[in-house]
Order: sequence, then structure tokens, then C-alpha cells
Amino acid sequence: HNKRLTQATLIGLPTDVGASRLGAAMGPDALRVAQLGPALERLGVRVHDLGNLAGPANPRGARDMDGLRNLAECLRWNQIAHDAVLQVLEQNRLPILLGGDHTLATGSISAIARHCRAAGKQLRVLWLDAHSDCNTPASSPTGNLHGMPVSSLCGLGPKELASLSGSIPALPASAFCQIGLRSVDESEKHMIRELNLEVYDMRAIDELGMREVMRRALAGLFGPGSEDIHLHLSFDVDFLDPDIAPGTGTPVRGGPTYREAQLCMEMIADTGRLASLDIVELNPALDMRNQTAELVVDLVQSLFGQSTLMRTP
Ligand code: 6HN
Ligand code: MN
Ligand code: MN
Ligand code: MN
Repeated sequence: HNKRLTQATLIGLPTDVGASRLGAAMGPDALRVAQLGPALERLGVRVHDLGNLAGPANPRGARDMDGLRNLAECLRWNQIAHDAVLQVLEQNRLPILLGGDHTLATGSISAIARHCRAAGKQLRVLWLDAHSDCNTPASSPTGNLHGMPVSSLCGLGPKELASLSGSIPALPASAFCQIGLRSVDESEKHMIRELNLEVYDMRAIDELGMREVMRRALAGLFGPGSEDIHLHLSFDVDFLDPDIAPGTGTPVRGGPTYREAQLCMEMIADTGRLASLDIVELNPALDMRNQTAELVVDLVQSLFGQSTLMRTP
């Protein structure tokens, strides 16, 4: 297994400036209350927690003049995310970004892309989400920047965000694989085709089963030649069915069940290639007794190799 798995750094980024609903800023602390760090330690991961990094407050205003909500604050938070994730990667540790809304993936994946470029590594990004997050400033129906990180990373978002990695696009669209989609705007359907994004929507999961979807999504991550692949997981909590995960700001019914989500995580773990992780869009204000945070911790344990029969250190 990947040696980097044994040393992880938690980075709390308590902000919801990219969303219209408040509350995701409390996500990092809810994950700590649910014992994320100790749960990983029990699996043999050595965990260091940077705590919550400071950044601009949420102005809670309407849209900015250019139609994008809180663009300046989003940019600042993403610079903070970028710098923190890059530093952790340079220490040869596995960064776990605790969001916060999904805009933050722009900063984290920009740092990962920068790191991979310098190290001559290939980057693969698994995007677990009910949404495709590939709106642009022109196409967005809401002006919420958490609906735009994929297009920003592909060079089509607001240029301040698109340029964070030091190169535009930060990574090729072919590096992405999106799983679990069930709420895609018309404008995003065009974008998915234009970028030729690899997408497994809920219908694909229904028809093929999670096992086959993950087999396809993870093809190339096993065996010789895969050592130079950096696997990143961007885990939007609204990927999960809201019946089991109510604590998120943009829930969409008809998501993966508990068992499907577990299998998804277990199969990612089997690659041994996971090198960075975002956990985003957890909203404790909408949760019930922290059950969504606890579910996420449970799934992250599977992601880091917990299994029923195989022993972990
Ligand atoms: N998320 N497509 C919608 C929008 O506002 O652009 C929803 C985005 C949701 C974003 O959940 O990370
Ligand atoms: Mn590295
Ligand atoms: Mn998302
Ligand atoms: Mn989402």
C-alpha cells in the first residue's frame, strides 16, 4: 500500500462563501466532534490537525455586482486552501481538506495539479457529487461559486480562480471522473459534452451497479505503471442519499445508499493510490444529531482501508 497513507494532515477551512445557504462553515468542527482524527489513527494513519485556518467572513450579501456571490472572499479562501494543501504535499503527507463549501476544491486541486506537474505525476480526480459543478459565470443560474469549481479547474471559471495552479487549465478535463450525478443544469449538460467529462450518473449506477461503475472509474489505477498516478477524491457530502445524509445544503433525493457508498470507498482504498482528499458541503445546521458527520467518518474509514475481514494495523 501507498506509504503516504500513513501520514495525513487535516486542514479545516470553515467557510460557506461559495454557497447561498449558511452552515457549511461549521463542517470541520462537526467532523472533529464525530472523531475523524481518532478514527483514522485506529487504522494506523498518523494524523496531524492544523485546526481551522482563518479567512474572510461571509458578507451574507446578495450577489456581487458581476453576478457572482462573494467572489473576492471565495478567491481569498481558495488561495488559503491552495497554499495549505501545497505545503502538506511538499511535506509528503496526505492532505485532508475539511470544508467548507465545494468551491474550496478549486484551491486544493490547483495545488495538487501544481504538485503533480512539478513531480511528473499524472493526476486523476474522482468527483463524488449529486451535481456536476461545471457552471461558468455566464451559465450559472445562481451565481454561487460552489457550482463552478470543475469549470474553473478546466480553465473556464472566473480567471482569478482558474489561474490558481499557475497554469490554465490547471489540469485536463480528462483527469476528472464524476460519480453520482442527479441534478445537472441545462447549461452544465452542454459543458459536460464540450469538455467530454467522464460521468457516471445515478442511472449508470442503477444500470451497471456501483461495482462496475467503480471498476471503470478506477481502471488504470492498479498494477504496473500506476505508481506515478496521484489519486484525489473530492467528496461532496450531497453525493449520498439525503435519507442517510441530511446534513448538506443542496440535497437531491435518489443518491447512493449506505452499502453503495461503502463499496465505492472500499474500491478506492483497494487501489492504494489515494493521495489527497476533500470533504465538503457538510452542513451541521441541517444535520440531525451529527449523523451525517458520523456517516462521513465511517465512510472515510473504509476509504483508508477499513474492511470487515482484512486486518488493519
Ligand atoms: N455543490 N448547479 C447548481 C448551481 O448553483 O450552480 C447547484 C450547485 C451545487 C454545488 O453542491 O457543490
Ligand atoms: Mn508527492
Ligand atoms: Mn459539489
Ligand atoms: Mn453537490
